[in-house]
Amino acid sequence: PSPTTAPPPVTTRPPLPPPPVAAQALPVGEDRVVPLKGVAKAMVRAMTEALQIPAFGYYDEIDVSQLSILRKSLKQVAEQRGIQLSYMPIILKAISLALLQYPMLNASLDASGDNVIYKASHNLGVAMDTPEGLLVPNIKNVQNLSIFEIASELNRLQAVGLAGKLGPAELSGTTFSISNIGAIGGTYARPVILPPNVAIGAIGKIQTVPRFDSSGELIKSQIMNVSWTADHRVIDGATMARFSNLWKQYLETPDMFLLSLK
Ligand code: CAO
Repeated sequence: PSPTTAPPPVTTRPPLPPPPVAAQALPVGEDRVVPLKGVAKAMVRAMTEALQIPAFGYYDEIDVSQLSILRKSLKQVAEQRGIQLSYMPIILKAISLALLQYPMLNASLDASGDNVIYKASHNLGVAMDTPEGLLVPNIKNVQNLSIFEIASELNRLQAVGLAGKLGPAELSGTTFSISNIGAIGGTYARPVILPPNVAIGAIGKIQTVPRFDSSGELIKSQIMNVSWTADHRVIDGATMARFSNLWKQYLETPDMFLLSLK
């Protein structure tokens, strides 16, 4: 007797879908040529120059949990005086205090590349998203201002920026800048140095995330990321890291920050 073999399974394939019907061609518009003017044209020049700088990046996260509690109460006091107090004035003052320890980051390299000019003033540029585009007005002599005075000047610059009226008085003389891209979104960025400055920082969005405390307990933390870019011709990674660590310490332990305020 021959062995009985099962017949092969019958596989039925679903019918193929019909080929797509060619879409009716829609009219295509014409390309447009728009000449760059004003701020947009200046940005092409400045950013092309900036990319000649051999730059490096340095990134860290800052625990602003304590600072956020402090800012909440200071914000109410500032509001009574008609001033909006965001994190920026506090961040800027902490930068200025750290620059006092690391003045090389508030310097510039002269055109010959033979001299470093240490700038006496901390004119801190704040990248601003204005109706005219990206502008970087600066707050002058932050080393001599209180956090409240910085907030007041930032409020003024924001209002002038919104009105499209920022001029050379506000835009020239920046010695170091910071870009709060987190006000719009995102955590990390790669900011581009504004020549002739030697460093710039970008701040990400403050987020509530899990972290471990010193006793290993899982806690809710308010974390802000920072991305620094520095000119590697004159700044080394160790200087950037030490500067960033000091700045981070001020923001993470506001009571120590208070002790160092001038
Ligand atoms: N994380 C969480 N909250 C933030 C935040 C951040 N990174 N940045 C701002 N906020 C909060 C502020 O604390 C404030 O909250 P309250 O209402 O509770 O006070 C609110 O958002 C509005 O802040 P703001 O944007 O008006 O003020 P600011 O001082 O923080 O920032 C400015 C001012 C001018 C930096 C910002 O408005 C801006 O234009 N950012 C864009 C910068 C940019 O385009 N960078 C890219 C440059 S490279 O192309």
